Amino acid sequence: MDILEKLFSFMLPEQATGTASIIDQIFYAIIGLSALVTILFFLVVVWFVIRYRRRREGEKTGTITESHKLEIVWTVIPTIVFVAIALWGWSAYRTLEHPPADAYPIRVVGKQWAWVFSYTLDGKEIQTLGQLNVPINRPIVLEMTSLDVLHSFSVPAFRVKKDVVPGLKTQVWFTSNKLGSFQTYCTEFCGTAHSKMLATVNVMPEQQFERWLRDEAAASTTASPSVLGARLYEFKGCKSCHTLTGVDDVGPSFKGLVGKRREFEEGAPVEAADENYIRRSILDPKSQIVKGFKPKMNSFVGQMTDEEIHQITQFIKSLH
Ligand code: HEC
Ligand SMILES: [Cu+2]
Repeated sequence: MDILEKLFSFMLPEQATGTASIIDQIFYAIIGLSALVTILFFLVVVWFVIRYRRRREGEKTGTITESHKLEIVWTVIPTIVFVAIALWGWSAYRTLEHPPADAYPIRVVGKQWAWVFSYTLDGKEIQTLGQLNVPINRPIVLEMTSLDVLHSFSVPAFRVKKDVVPGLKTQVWFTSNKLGSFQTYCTEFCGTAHSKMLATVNVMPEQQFERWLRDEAAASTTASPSVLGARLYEFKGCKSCHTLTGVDDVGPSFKGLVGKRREFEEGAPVEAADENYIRRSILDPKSQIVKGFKPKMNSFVGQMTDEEIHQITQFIKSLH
């Protein structure tokens, strides 16, 4: 097995988890077996072509009678081989589907077109965007869901891949055994920027991970609401439709919004946009469609806490 793995290692990405070789060994075994059968098959074809060729003009081929012995052999051997492969795959599947009980949980939310990772420390939530930090040699279980469409979370070097589905929790687990950064991909076509829905897994020493987590937790308590709001602007995906520069995108730019007169496709204008107006725009965006724009924004009810709405409002207020 080791020889096969070394010989064909150019075919698969590097292995950075303990379970990667379980998958690779099955892959190599099936490829190896298929190659062997193909070669044997063609050898037999060539041999038959030579052995049973027509030697003289008008020569007849002999009568062929059935051979029960041969039929039993070519039925029983492949059956044993296929059942063995199935059992091997089944036992690997069981290992890969059942995270160890002490696995460290990290929540993953996929949305068009970013990954947000959440950690809990002393009851506080720490979030990162596009960066999954994990300690080395510790089982990690990712609890994943989607806010919009089907996505799929894949880390080739970890041999990890699972659909991320709105309204459903899916799980993958791994124990990374190599320090460094590894690329993740979304492997389910999910819209225009699907190919940019990337993230990096950073595998770090346990102590460095703990320190990072503590520092992040401390920073989130001391930062001002508007600084936290600036993070939410990215994390909650407002950035994909709203700019901060004054140039309109899918939605109006946030620059100078507070205090501005707002006109709508329907209904009375608002003389000066204030905190309440922003709150209503986030929770019930379809109630007032800003003039010149399409109703492309979905409500954030259930996706943002009151505190978060306050933070993002403070952030928008700070943009003159
Ligand atoms: C899919 C694109 C999209 C996303 C994501 C999005 N918005 Fe919007 N937003 C719009 C569009 C389009 C409008 C204008 C139409 C309307 O009023 O619904 C709008 C309007 C607004 C307005 C009113 C702006 C004005 O000039 O009067 C606010 C405030 C707002 N969004 C806040 C947010 C916040 C905060 C987020 C992130 C938590 C967010 N939006 C995410 C598309 C989006
Ligand atoms: Cu995706």
